[in-house]
Amino acid sequence: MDKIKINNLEIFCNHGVFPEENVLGQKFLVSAVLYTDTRSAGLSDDLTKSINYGEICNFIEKFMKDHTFKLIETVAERLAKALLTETKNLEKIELEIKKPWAPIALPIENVSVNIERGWHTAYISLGSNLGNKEEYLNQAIKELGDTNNDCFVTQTSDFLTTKPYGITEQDDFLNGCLELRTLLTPEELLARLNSIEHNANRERLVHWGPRTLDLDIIFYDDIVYDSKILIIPHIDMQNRQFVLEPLSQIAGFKRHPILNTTVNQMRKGL
Ligand code: PH2
Ligand code: MG
Ligand code: MG
Repeated sequence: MDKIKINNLEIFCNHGVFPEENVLGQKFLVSAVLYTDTRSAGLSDDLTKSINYGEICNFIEKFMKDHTFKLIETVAERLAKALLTETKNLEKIELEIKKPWAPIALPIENVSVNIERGWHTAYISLGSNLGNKEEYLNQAIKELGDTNNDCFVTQTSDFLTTKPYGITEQDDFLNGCLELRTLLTPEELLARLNSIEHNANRERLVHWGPRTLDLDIIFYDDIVYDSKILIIPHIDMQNRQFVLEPLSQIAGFKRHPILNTTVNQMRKGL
């Protein structure tokens, strides 16, 4: 992707672990690489189609002066989030926060923290077969979009009534899928989904048993991720009509990063 780079913007402000740093202040240098598509701005010569680096510099200066943190890690984390949520067309950012006058009583050119943060696209499947199913699914979509500016629902499928898969002696499910833009890591997203399930009075009584709300991560970008608590892509999605049918409405051409087939192909193959 194209990049716009800001090098060593100088800002005098008060971040630091030592109380005297918070009072006296010192010089910080901020560098940023903004990942954005510059093609249409470059072809039209129209600033409104790009990111105005002057506005970004002013935003950074105001943010660094308005807040005081102990760690430059926190400065970087919080500033990256603020820039990603407030700047249209900014997909990803590399941020470097340098302290050239770090009070360590030794000659040093500078210390710095360097992070990379960005928006990710995840696909989530939703299911309910207990209580007011439609209300649980709608409430989940609302809660996912409501939280913290770090998640936005960008597409939703229709809700489909499906026969239970696995344990078949239970009520029919209502299932759907949604597309999410998120700043959360996969495990943070899982925790967010678990807390929304929890809010829906979800009780984990029987594995694969009746539930008010089930939210599963199907894809997260094109990553392949395996840990004790989370497997991405979802381990059984390719065998589940109740996932593939709604997912094909919003992401039919999305390709499974291991099986190398699209959602439409997987659905036809069932
Ligand atoms: N979820 C399961 C097991 N079986 N069957 C349908 N039709 N829909 C589901 O959402 C579903 C299921 C485990 O999460
Ligand atoms: Mg499930
Ligand atoms: Mg689940």
